[in-house]
Amino acid sequence: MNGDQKLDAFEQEKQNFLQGFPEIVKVLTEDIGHPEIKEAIDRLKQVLEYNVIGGKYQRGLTVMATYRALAEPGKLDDASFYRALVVGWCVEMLQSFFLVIDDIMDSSITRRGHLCWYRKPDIGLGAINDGLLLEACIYRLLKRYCREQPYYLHLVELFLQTTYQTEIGQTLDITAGPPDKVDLSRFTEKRYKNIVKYKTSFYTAYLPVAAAMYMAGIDGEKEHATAKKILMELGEFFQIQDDYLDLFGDSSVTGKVGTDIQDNKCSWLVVQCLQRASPEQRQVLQENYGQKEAEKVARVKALYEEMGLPAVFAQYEEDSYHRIRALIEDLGPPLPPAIFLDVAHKFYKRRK
Ligand code: DMA
Ligand code: MG
Ligand code: MG
Ligand code: MG
Repeated sequence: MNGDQKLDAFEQEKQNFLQGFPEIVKVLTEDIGHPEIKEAIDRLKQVLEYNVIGGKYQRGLTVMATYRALAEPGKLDDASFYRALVVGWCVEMLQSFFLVIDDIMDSSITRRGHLCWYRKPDIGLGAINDGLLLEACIYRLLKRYCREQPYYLHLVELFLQTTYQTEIGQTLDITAGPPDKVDLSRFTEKRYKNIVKYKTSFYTAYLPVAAAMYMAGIDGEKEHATAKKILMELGEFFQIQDDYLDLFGDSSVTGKVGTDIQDNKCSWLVVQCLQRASPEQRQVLQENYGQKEAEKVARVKALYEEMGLPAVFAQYEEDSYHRIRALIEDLGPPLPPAIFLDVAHKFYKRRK
């Protein structure tokens, strides 16, 4: 396959995935004899259409690609493959649930090029319940499409466990840098890696691959531990990029305007800055970090630029990619390297 054909295959997979969405919405919102909840179901439809659509669909597509790579030929019939598509949408719904609530906690303004859901004038904090509805949809879909499958309990437990891990990560994220209490000594590499492991890596990298492994009948602890080892590295790489893009990304491409400096976040950038800062530079950070004034945010950005953090990031990205490639190449059977390379290629050098 040449590069163009590969791109086409990816675009084709994405189109197939997207074409499955209306049916999923229909199933989640069809009247099953409870006319009294119609208003709520109408709202759910809006919540799904506004919040589940518009991202990159990387996680959902990874479920499909991994399932295709792992399933025995006998399990690649239309019905089995449709279940992989549904589980892909379940992962996208978990992500939407986290994002709707994350945007409230982070006081964000835009997401995927539109106003954050809670920022819409007629929505507000009702968005909290909308997030919970998105979460409930995961289990409604799993029950409807996978209840009879041997892997059903594995999937339910995987989604529940991943939700807990991510929520623990979000807790670490908000406690690392409480609003209005700038304590630079808390922004260590060790704390950073911990936050990211929990808040991002499990759900972004391990979950989509692990779900497809269970669906393909691969449920051994050893295989999952091997996959997890590589995927957790990829997840860390993904969040470091997210932190870099929060400040240095093009918001017309990322679809979101960064808030990490204002929010006093334990971001990769602040950790790198502190590792290299002179006492004077540390003082600049102390005076300007974690506050909403645009001049203070600009001062922190200028400091990062003075210290060459964009180049530090470029170097990190290069090194990390090579380390992950080496990990993938060392992989023994039964997991084909292609599934991890596919995830790595989705993440590497992304601009959104
Ligand atoms: C991402 O953290 C983690 C979760 C669980 C949503 P973030 O706040 O950096 O994400 P974003 O930059 O997309 O708001
Ligand atoms: Mg956020
Ligand atoms: Mg956040
Ligand atoms: Mg971010």
